[in-house]
Amino acid sequence: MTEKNECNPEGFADGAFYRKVIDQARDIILVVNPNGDILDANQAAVDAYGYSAAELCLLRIHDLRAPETRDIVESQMNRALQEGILFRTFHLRRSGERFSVEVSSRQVRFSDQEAIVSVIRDITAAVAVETALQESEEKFRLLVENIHTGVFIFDKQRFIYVNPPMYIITGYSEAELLAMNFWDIIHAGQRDLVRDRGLRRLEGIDEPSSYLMRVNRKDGETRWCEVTAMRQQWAGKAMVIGLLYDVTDRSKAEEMLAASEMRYRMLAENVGDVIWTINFERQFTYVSPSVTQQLGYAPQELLYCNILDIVHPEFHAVALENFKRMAADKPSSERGGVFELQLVRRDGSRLWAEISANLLRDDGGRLIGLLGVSRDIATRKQLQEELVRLATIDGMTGAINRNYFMELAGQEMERSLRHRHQLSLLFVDIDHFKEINDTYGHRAGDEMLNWFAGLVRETVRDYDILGRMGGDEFAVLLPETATDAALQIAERLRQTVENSRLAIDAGQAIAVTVSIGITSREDSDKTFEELLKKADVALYRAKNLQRNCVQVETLHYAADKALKQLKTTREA
Ligand code: GH3
Ligand code: MG
Repeated sequence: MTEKNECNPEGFADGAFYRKVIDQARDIILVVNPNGDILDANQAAVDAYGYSAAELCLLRIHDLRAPETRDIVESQMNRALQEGILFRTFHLRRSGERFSVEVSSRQVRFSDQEAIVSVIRDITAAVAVETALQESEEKFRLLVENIHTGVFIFDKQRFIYVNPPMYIITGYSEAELLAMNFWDIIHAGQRDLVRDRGLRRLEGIDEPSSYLMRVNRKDGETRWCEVTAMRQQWAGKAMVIGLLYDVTDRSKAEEMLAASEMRYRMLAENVGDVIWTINFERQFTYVSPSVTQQLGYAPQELLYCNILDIVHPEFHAVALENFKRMAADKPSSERGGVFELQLVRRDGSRLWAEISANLLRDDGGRLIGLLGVSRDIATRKQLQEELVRLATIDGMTGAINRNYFMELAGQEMERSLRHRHQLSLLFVDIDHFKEINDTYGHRAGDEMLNWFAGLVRETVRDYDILGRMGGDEFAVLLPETATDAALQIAERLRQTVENSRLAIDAGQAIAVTVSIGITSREDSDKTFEELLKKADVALYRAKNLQRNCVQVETLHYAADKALKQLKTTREA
């Protein structure tokens, strides 16, 4: 008990300890008798009201209450005495300033006196926050319910909130909407896409945040709407908050207005090529109807899809690199270019396409994306492949032609040099082929060339390379084959030809023979041409000997010949 506390009656708060506790409490503590006379007040009360403790003890509780609250003091005191009471009211400081308080009062007894102890908390700050919150909630509600844009919140199951414009745009009542989810109001063509994106967004995966989509109204009408959506965590649950803006009338007006755009559109929609525009996130903002014929998609299915979704994964890198270059704000000469890639049709099949694109600007000249054309080049690709085939294969015999043989042989030669593998070459020429032509006709000669090539293929191994070097002369390159083995193969071939007959239309069976020159790569041979020369020498020798035989040309023989030549030169 402090000396200051002059009005403290005998017996109240026995001991300095309790006094100390009471004085150190943050809350105001007042003790009043059933009359309302203040019997005791703690330090917090002195601080809050601006009176000394002695002054407070000369006041009644009524004096501390805001005037308009004084007439209920008696009934509150009665309730405090009976069961205790918790209420909010306004108190007054000495200065006359009001402040909000929360009061908890209950009866206490000490000696034989009955009194009320009130614990009073200044709640000015809390009340201010609550009021502000209420006001801002009210403002927000007014805003959301009076704008023309639809506002909605949905979770995995259904709409959690829809504002009145949502009823107007969709034609459904609030109750009907709250039993649906967002994708239930989307046009069937886009519904799966929107559902997938909505669910992915709820899982926290980044999805495009605005789309243009068609909304099915309850009355069956379709409206074009712009949707903006974002993921929010609310009360520990993932939700999507979105805005829906009906742009049907706006787009109509714009279309009517832009007659030139209409013309372009007509153009775009009537050519076989697919014309499209993409934004800088590479999402389609327009796709011409010919896409249905080219890829099997309806144009609206692709709206706001990433263009890479229809590019075969093997070509993603090519596409990205080219789009990046094309989107660079540089003169068209540096940007331009056309490139080829494979697209994937709706049914999963691939399609070769040529893509050309240019920068797309809005009316204000601002860059907004790319305008491009994709052309189906399947026919061209086939033609190219056919050309390659024609350029490498001899049509009559199916053997590769001289040029291509030389190319492949050059590669084999390099490989053989690098790995020190053996390499042999056969030169095969039909004997007296001219006579076949002369006797049976050129057609029979052609047939024979084809038949003969078939015999060679059957005799050599799969990885040996057969080339038609011209006329009735063929070459067979035998990788990893030494002279002895080559000799065996050549001899087998010679015998096969000798023992086979070509049956021609007239019921005749024609027999032919072949001469074969063989050579193998030796240490001094550095290019394929050197091999070619030696094989030619061997063949020439076979023809000169008796035909229908195999001859081998080796360095040893070549050296001999060189000596002979030297001798001849000297003698001359
Ligand atoms: P040799 O034993 O010396 O080789 O006598 P050859 O009659 O076979 O003479 P050579 O190889 O020099 O002549 C090849 C002939 O093949 C010349 C040409 O009339 C004929 N020829 C070349 N290309 C074709 C062709 O595509 N079809 C037909 N039917 N004949 C061809
Ligand atoms: Mg010949």
